[in-house]
Amino acid sequence: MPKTQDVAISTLTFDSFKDQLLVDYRLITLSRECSALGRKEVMTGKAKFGIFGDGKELPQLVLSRFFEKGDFRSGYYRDQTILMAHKLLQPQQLFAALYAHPDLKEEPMSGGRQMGAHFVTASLDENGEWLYLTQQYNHSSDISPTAGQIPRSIGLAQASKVYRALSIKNSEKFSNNGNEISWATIGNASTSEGLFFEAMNAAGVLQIPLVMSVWDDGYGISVDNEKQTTKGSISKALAGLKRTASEKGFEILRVNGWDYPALMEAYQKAATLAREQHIPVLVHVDELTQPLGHSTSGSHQRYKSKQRLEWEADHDCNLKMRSWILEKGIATEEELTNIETSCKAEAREAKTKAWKTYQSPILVKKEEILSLLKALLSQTNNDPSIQLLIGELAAFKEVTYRDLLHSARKALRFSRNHSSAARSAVSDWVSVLTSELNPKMHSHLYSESNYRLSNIPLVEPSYAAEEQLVDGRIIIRDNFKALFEKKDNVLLFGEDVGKIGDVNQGAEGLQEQFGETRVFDTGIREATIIGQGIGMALRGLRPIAEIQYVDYVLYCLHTLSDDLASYLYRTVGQQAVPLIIRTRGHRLEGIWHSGSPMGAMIHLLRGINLLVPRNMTQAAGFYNTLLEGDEPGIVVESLNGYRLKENKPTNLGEFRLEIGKIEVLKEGTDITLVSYGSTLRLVQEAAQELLKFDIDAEVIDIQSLLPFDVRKEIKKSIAKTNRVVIIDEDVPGGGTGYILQQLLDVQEIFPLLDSAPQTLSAQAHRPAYGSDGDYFSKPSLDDIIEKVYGVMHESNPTNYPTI
Ligand SMILES: Cc1ncc(C[n+]2csc(CCOP(=O)(O)OP(=O)(O)O)c2C)c(N)n1
Repeated sequence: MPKTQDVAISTLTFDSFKDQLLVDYRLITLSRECSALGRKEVMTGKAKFGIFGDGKELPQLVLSRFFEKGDFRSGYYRDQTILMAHKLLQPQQLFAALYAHPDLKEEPMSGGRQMGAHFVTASLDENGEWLYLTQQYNHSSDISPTAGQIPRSIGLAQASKVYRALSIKNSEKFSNNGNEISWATIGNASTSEGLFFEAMNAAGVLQIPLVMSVWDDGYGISVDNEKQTTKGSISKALAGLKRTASEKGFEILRVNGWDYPALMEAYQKAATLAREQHIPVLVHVDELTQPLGHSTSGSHQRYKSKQRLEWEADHDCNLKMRSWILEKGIATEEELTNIETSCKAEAREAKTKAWKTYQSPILVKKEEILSLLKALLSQTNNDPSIQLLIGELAAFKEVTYRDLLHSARKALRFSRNHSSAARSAVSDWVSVLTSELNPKMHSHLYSESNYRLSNIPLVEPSYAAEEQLVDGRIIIRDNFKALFEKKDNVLLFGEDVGKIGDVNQGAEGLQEQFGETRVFDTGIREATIIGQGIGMALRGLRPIAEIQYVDYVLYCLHTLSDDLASYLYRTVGQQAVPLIIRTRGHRLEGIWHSGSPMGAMIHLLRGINLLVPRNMTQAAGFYNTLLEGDEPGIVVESLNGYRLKENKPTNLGEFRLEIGKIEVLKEGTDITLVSYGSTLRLVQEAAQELLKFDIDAEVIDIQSLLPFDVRKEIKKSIAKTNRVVIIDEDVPGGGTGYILQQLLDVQEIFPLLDSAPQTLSAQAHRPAYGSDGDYFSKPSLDDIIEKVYGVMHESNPTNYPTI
């Protein structure tokens, strides 16, 4: 692949220029053929959904010329030509993804987990060790939600800035003096998303090497630019971001996507500015088309006018490139036709091979199960329902594992009254195949590498002989300090984190000591804060991103859920994002400062560790463990804990606490009280008060909602007390609903219970302001005592008469 400086057309001989152009023409033609054939595969029912890069081939080809090793792309489902240009996507693999081939060797992007056209490159080897990212072209993992890729593009670019500013040890795998560009791509219509505007503003402020390409085909499915964008043009709408002689900002370039020389010029300029000077660039690639329509879910003839369709036919970038080559006398009609014929054949062959490779192991299994079912049939006096099933299955020419397993499991249901070796063989076959396929479908929600959290060696906190009582925030602060001294790639950032050291002073003095590159303020834009974290974590840094209050997690929930939480899973562990998110929450004041949306987070953030330490020592111990691992985690510090006194450990930055371990804070025999976070202090107080009423409660701090009590220790407590109340300050059925589900389904506590399990949570409405608002909205000490007493009363009204 030529380097930026090699591309200047004037420096090439005509022959090498021609050769290169014909290679390029071949690539865009092959890419188009793949799209067209892929669409047919969906239309004929062999694949379920198709979305392709047709109409965007030429600008992607040009972009790929300026994309250097070490660079990253954060793009979307149109970008196949960029990957094909770098030989990271073979036509056969494109088809394998369409069919959802579950083998990573055949479908290297996600082993069939992602729809086709969602790309990634491996950053890690099978053991979770970093590859040399500076020696490869890197693609962060695409997601379907429009603009969802943009927040992370900011972090990918910011990493270059960090690497250029600091000399971080062992960073040669990640950066060469911060010369790497973050290449973001987005469709014109998706720029309407808030995520895009938020991130663009951040990039302008940060001055980072981001090249944002907008592929503008005038539409977002059926809705045209006039309804999407002010002035119908993203480069016009964003003109205020443009840098001037005296003010920093973006370089904004607008170029027609069918104009090869203009594209070369634009991307050369963009790459130079971004790479050398870290100036962000918007490349508005206009006048693109969609030759095959938006996707296989509809046809664009329905919503585009005849004139528009004619215009698109005339401005198809591949055809324009073709005409340009002929016009300039670079190649003959015959040469181009030959290329086109050979691309057609290559795409067809790739498709056929991909289909065969996808089907053959399933067809082998089909023959296996058919013969087992036939054996079963003879043992069941030719049961007609099994006979029918065999007939139906045998008739299938194209099969999925689902078809096979469904038939086999159905046959087991039909033959439930028979017991024979033949039936056992079917049953065994189902078990073996299911256990073979399960990992392909379910692995890597969390890390499975050597750096998974459950593998991190634990270290107990140690204490001075004499108690060192300090405010909780001092423990957090000094623990961060110790971490920053120990690890030069740790960064901490968020709103008010830099200059004032966070709103609760947990980062006090850190910026002064470690500088503004490592500890810094951000604008108020939570999604981009998370994107900064994701992108920097993808490039070997260890970011700790702060969301000021847990209430504002809602402002980045999409990025956390769609991007971060699914990252490891959708890449089958080929890229990891060990981002730590620090936030604080639960009880403070009023509707937007005392939230505890744990249920929402638990359900949307599977894939992220969700930790709810009761105090700052626990929080510090979790940070220390997370930083040794390769999994993402959110630590919700207890807002009311910063000023409470704790005994300061002497091994700050070193002690590492187990994640997913509960702690019994008070032993008891009558009833188990399960809680976490700020509410826990009230539960502890209630347990003391309940002793006066002859109720000896066991108090359990869960500490970690995801993962939940991995050793199933709550069950042991309930086996002793036979009663349980779960208490938190989320909405009814939120966090408590999840905990109860875990206890019933995973820990199977039902047979151990003498009383119905109970939950106590906050009201369904947002908490009202003031002390009375809190008292009525959140579970109070009185509520907890009475709830627990009520359970005891119900079980023994004599000993525990009505209060
Ligand atoms: C958050 C979100 N909203 C809606 C959609 C459904 N959707 C998928 S693609 C699309 C249009 C995108 O248009 P554009 O950004 O111009 O990109 P193009 O597909 O035209 O390249 C829409 C609305 C989505 N995937 N994600």
